[in-house]
Amino acid sequence: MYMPNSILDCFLLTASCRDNGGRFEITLWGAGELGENIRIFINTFHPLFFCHKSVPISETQTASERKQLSMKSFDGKELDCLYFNTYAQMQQAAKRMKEAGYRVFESDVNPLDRYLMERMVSGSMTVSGEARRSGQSVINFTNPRLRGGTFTPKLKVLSIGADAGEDGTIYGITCADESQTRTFIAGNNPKNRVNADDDVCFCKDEKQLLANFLTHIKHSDSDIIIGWKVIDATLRIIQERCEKNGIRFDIGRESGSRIVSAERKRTWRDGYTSTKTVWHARVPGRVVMDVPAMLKAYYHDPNNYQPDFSDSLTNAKSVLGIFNQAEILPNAIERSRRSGRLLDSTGGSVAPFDHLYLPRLHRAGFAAGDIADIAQPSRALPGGHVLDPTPGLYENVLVFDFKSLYPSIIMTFMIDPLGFNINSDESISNPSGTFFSKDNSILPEIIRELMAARAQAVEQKNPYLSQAIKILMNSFYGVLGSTGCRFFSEDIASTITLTGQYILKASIEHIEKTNGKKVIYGDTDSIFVCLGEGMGDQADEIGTAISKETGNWLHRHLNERFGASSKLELNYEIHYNRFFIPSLRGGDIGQGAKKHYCGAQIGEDGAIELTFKGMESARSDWTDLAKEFQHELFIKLFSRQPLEDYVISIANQLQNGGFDEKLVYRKRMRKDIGSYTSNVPPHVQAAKQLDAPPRLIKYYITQNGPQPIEKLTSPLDYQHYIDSQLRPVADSILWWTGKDFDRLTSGQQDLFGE
Ligand code: DGT
Ligand code: MG
Ligand code: MG
Repeated sequence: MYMPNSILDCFLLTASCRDNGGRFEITLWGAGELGENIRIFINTFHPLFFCHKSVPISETQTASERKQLSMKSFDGKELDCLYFNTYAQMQQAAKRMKEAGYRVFESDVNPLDRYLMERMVSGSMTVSGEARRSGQSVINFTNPRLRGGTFTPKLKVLSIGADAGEDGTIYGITCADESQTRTFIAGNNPKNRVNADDDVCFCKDEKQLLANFLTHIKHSDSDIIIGWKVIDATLRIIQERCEKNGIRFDIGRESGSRIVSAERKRTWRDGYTSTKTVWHARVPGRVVMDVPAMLKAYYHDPNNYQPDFSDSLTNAKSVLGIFNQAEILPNAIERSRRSGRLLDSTGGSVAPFDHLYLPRLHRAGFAAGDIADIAQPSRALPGGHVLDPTPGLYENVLVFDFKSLYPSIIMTFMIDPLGFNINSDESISNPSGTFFSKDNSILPEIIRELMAARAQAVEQKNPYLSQAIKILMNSFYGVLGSTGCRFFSEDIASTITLTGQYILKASIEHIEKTNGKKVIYGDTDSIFVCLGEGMGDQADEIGTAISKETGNWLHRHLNERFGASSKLELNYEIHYNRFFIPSLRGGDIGQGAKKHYCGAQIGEDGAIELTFKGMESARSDWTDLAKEFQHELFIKLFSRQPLEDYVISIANQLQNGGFDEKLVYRKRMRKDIGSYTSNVPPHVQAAKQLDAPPRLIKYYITQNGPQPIEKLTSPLDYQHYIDSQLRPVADSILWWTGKDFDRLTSGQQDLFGE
C-alpha cells in the first residue's frame, strides 16, 4: 500500500550500512508509535570528510564531488568537503591524501554515525516522505527526510533460553514475554522437566524444534530479544544448530541475522597480551540485549540478580523478571536519547562525545581533526586534589561533596574545545590561567542538558539512570584528557582539574575561616568537617547552613575574580556521629592513609551503621574473617568498649581451628595459567592443582603453600593468617589506643603453644 507524504515518529532499534553496487547503503529499523515496524533504506547519502581548500584538485579526483564550504579548521584555514560514492572509496582517498602529506579532517568518522548525528538523531526520530506498507506491520521508507525527535517508544520484549545436551544438540528452548511462556521440547529426553503452567510444544526432533522456535520469533515479532548470556551462548548455539540442520538462522525482521565474533586484544601491565573472543549479534530490526552485560552497564550489583538456574527452561521467565525489575529498558532508552548510541550499547564515551559535539561544531562553521593527528601529551595530566588526612577518632563529622564538580566547572567557566581554539571578543578566565570564549561554546550547553536529565532521574528516584548520566557527563571531561578522542587537549583537561583543585582548596579555607571548624579530610570535591563532641543534635542544621553559605560565597568569589557565573553546588551529604581515619600502614603513625576511612551513624536506638571506604571490608581480596574482625573492632571502638580481650580471643580461636571456613581466599583468574612462568601468585598456584580450574579460585594458605579448597590436604598455616589478616587490621585501629597486636598477643600461653 502506497502512503504519500507520511510523517511518523519512531525509535531507532538497529542500524547497518554497506557498500553495494558502487553505492553506500544504510538500513535502519525503528519502532513506531502504534507498534509499526519501520524500515528505512537510504542510498543517497555520500560518505564524506574535509580537507584544506588549498589541496590541489588533482589530489581529490576520486571524490564524486568537492564542495566549497564556509567551514574552517580550528587553526582558521578554510575547508572543502569531499563526497564519495562508497565508504571504501572514502577510506582509500583519505589514506592516499595522508600519505601524500595532506591533512584530512574527520575522515575517521563512520558514515553511518555521521548520517545519524548530522540529523541529530539520538534514538528518537521523525521520518517523513513517501512510504509503502508491506505485510501486516512493516512500513518502508526509501530516502526519507529524517530528524531527531523526542518520542519514547513502548517496546516488545522476548526473553529466550535454551538447553543443549552433552553432544551440543538442543532439546529445549523457552520463550517468555509479558503474557505467555512457550516451551519447545524435542524428543523424549528424560531431562525434560516442564513447568505445568507453561504452554509446551513437543517436537519430533531438533530440526522441528528449531523451525518452531523461528516461527515463534517471527509471530511474536518482538523489538528486543533478551536472555542470560543470550549472545555468546544461547543464540550462538542456536545459529550453530540451525546450520547443522540446514535451516536459515532468521531471527530478524528481514534476512541476514548473524552472531559474529571478534578477537579483542589486551595487554597486561607485565607486557603479556591475551586475546578474548567477544560475540556480537547482528539482527536486522531486533535489538539483542544480554542481561548480565546490561546490568553491569547500569551499575547493578549482579549478586542481587541471579536467575533461577534450577531448570534452565524456566530461566527465560526469571530473566525477564530481572530485566523488568532492574528497569534496564527505560534506562537504555533514556541513555540512547542522551548519548545517541543504540539501545544495546553498554558504554563508551568518545562516540557519544562526537555524536553530540560534531554536528553542533559544524553548524558553528568548524570541522574537527582526525584522531590520529592529535598531539601526544608531553606531561602527566594533573588530577584532583587529595588532602593529607590526620589519622584518629573524630566526633560528629559532616561530609560535603560538590554536585557534578567537573561538569559544573565546564558550565561555570565555559570550558569548550571550540571556545578554546577560536579568537573571541569576550573571553573568560579561570584559576588555571587559560581563556575561553564567552559567546562561542558548545560543551557547556550539552552538559546543561545532561545535568537536567540527571536531576530528573534523581527526582524520579532512579539511581541507576542518574549514575549512568553522571558517568556519561564525567566521561565528557575524561575524553578531553584521553588521546583516543579527536578533541584531546592537555590545556583543556588540566584547566578542569586545576580549577577543581582551586575550588576545593578555596572552599576548605573559607569553611575553616567562617565556621572555626576543622576540615580533617578532602578528596577532589569532598570536604570532611569535624564539629567535635556534643554537636550531634545540631549537625544537620549546621551542615545545611555550611552548604548554602559556601555555595553563595563561591558565587560571589568566582564572579569577582573571574567574571564567571557559578554553577557550583556544595551538597551536604551525611553526618557521621563517629569517624575514624587509620594510620598509614608501615608508615609514620601521624600520617593517615588517603582514601581510607570508616564512618559510623548511630541511630536513636543506639544501632551503629558503618560505612567503609578503601578499607579491608570494602575489598574482595580479604578473607571473611578479616572483614568480620574489622567490623567488630570498629563497633567496639565507636561504642567505646575495650578492644584488647576481643583481639586476643579471636587470635586464640583462629589458632584452635575455630574459623577455618572463614579463611578462604577468593581470586579471579584473569590470564591463562600457562602465561605465568616466574612469580606465580598464590591463586594461580592453587589453580594449577586442579584439572579444570574455575574462573574464581577459592584457596587456603597451608603449611605446604596455597591449596584449592577442592583439594585441601595440608594443615592451614595459621601464622600466615595472623600475620596477613589479623595483625594489619588490628594495628590500623589499635595504635589509637596505644596498643599493638604483637604486644597484646605475645605471652599468651595458649596462643602459640600447641
Ligand atoms: P556527584 O558528586 O555524584 O554529584 O557527581 P560528581 O561529578 O561531583 O562526582 P564525584 O564527586 O564522585 O567526583 C568528583 C569529580 O571527579 C567529578 O566531577 C569528575 C571526577 N570523576 C569522578 N568519577 C569519574 C569517572 O568515572 N570518570 C571521570 N572521567 N571522572 C570522574
Ligand atoms: Mg561530587
Ligand atoms: Mg566526590
